[in-house]
Amino acid sequence: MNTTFLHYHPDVAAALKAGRPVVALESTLITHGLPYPVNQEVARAMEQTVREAGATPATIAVLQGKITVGLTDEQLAYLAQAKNVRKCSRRDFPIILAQQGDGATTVAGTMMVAHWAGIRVFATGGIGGVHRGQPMDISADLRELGQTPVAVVCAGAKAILDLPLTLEVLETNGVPVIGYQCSEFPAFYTRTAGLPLDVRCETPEEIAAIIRARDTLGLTTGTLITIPVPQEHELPAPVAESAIAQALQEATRHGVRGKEVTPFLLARVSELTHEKSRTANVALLKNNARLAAQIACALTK
Ligand code: PSU
Ligand code: MN
Repeated sequence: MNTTFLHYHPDVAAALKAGRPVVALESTLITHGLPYPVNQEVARAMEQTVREAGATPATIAVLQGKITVGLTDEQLAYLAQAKNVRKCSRRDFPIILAQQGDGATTVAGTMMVAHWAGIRVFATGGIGGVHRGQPMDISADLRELGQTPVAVVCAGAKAILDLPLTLEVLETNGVPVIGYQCSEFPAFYTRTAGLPLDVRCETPEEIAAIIRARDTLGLTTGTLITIPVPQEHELPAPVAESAIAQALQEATRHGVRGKEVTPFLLARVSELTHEKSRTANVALLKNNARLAAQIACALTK
């Protein structure tokens, strides 16, 4: 494939060339998911966690129309405060390249770039899904998981979404959903939503074996790995639920639509739950980054 349109951080280029483990990280959570300065602290902490676990982090974004695989600290700091950054899912790439603008990649967008770059594992917080009461509003993340062979580590999906329908669409798209040391789909702030998963794995090596088996079969689907928020940082379910209910009502009242829906809900839930959700968020992002690095290491063995 012609991937001359990619711009690599030297550390990422070196790691990929040498066949060392690399973990992709997304940037929409920096620009649209968390407020400044928490976003910058968390993005740095995720990169550091990946390094400590023996892999090279590659945060992915579009800077002045250049698809960048691995940000320098200056680029990351810029993105954390930048205005007018386009949220980039699959459909947005031709636009942002032609306009030479700044873009933050969603789970779908980051999977695409990771695959172009030859990165097999990616860590995020929560994936997009089917919206509650809006069964036709299905995140492009679910489609991408069905067609791009990248392993995505997440803490499930926020209950701002319809979690049972989200799992149904993943099934339709042929995506295996793995629980790491858990048997039920985690709901981001809370450790479970009571929905069974396809398989439970106890070690990163077991997960790596499933990814290798997919490759052996020539399947081009993604793999979704879920890991619950650490117990001590879990939000009480009623706290999460009431914030989500209020945010959903407000979104309907204000007529929020399209790609604005998820950022609106994320921002409102974060405001309504204050510090509690923030500590959970930071803890689970680092937790996910660590597991992704461990899987990436297991894949290179
Ligand atoms: N869920 C979160 N935090 C996030 C997102 C989702 O808990 O930051 C972001 C991710 O980048 C995800 C995107 O890919 O929102 C999904 O947006 P949409 O529903 O518009 O596809
Ligand atoms: Mn949508």
